[in-house]
Amino acid sequence: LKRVADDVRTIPEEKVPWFPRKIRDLDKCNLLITKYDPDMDQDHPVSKCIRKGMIDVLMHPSLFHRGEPLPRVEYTPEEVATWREVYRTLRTIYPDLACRQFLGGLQQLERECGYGEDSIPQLQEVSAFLKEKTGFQLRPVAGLLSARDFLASLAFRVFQCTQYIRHASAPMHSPEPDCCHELLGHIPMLADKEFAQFSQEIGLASLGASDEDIERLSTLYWFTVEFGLCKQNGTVKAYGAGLLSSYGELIYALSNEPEYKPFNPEETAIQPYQDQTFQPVYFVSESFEDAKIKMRRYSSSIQRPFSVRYDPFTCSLEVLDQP
Ligand code: TIH
Ligand code: FE2
Repeated sequence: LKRVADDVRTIPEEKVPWFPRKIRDLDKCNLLITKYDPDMDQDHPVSKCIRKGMIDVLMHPSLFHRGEPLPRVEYTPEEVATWREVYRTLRTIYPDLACRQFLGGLQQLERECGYGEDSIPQLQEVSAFLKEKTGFQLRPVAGLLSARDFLASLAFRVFQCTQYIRHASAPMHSPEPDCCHELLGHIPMLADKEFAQFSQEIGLASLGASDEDIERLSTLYWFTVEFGLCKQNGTVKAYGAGLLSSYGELIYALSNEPEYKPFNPEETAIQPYQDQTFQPVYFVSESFEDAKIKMRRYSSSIQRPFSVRYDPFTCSLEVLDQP
């Protein structure tokens, strides 16, 4: 068996894992880590995917780049009450703890996209809003995706979003992404041009990368886009979505209790992370600009036998072989 594997590795083309080249290839980027399991606890958020509206996502994940509108979800009064509690508690601490870009994005969403505590925004409207601001669009997903597929979609400015909501018993922290996390954590940041560019560049760096490089890139994504802190006017603010959607962890992360390290891609990429409870360590960037420059330098050090260029007119990639 080992000999066969070695043989395969000597064929150059076989070394590069498949990656999407056109936006419609994202139809094939839907490998789920968590899937609907009929035997699972009915209260688990993923089991709610089966509800009306979300069933389409499970059955026809490929519909959503063929002009099909994003499915609307009718949330129950209990779910709206959970959203209200999450929104209200977080909204009061954002002005002190969230970065400038986040606050600007959230204000725009409140003015132009119906954000508020009374109803859970629908992906359809939010996607149209983002498309106008930064060209990002949303795609519904039925659970946690593989890192490779999730990162690949970022290369096309597509953000894959869950639509179900966390359980009512734990509004202040959820171990898995849910719509509070996507809508409150990620969307305001994705409305910022510089941050949108930063996100897309991580995606572009991931295309066709080795499994080891995907692991390092997703760790970098984790400690920046999900749990990143940055300095602004002499104080440390949160820009990571996993912090900005969790009242408990946002307070904790900026409390001086955890360990802080300066953001440095080589070190950050190999830091062990925690996905069941709060992070033991957070990485602080000097500024967005600084994070972007360091991340670019890191990405260009990843060895690939080709380079990619994104063509925004056709939403597709030009792949250039390197001699
Ligand atoms: N912990 C976040 C929250 O409570 O909103 C959700 C997640 C972010 C990243 C992974 S899980
Ligand atoms: Fe996330």
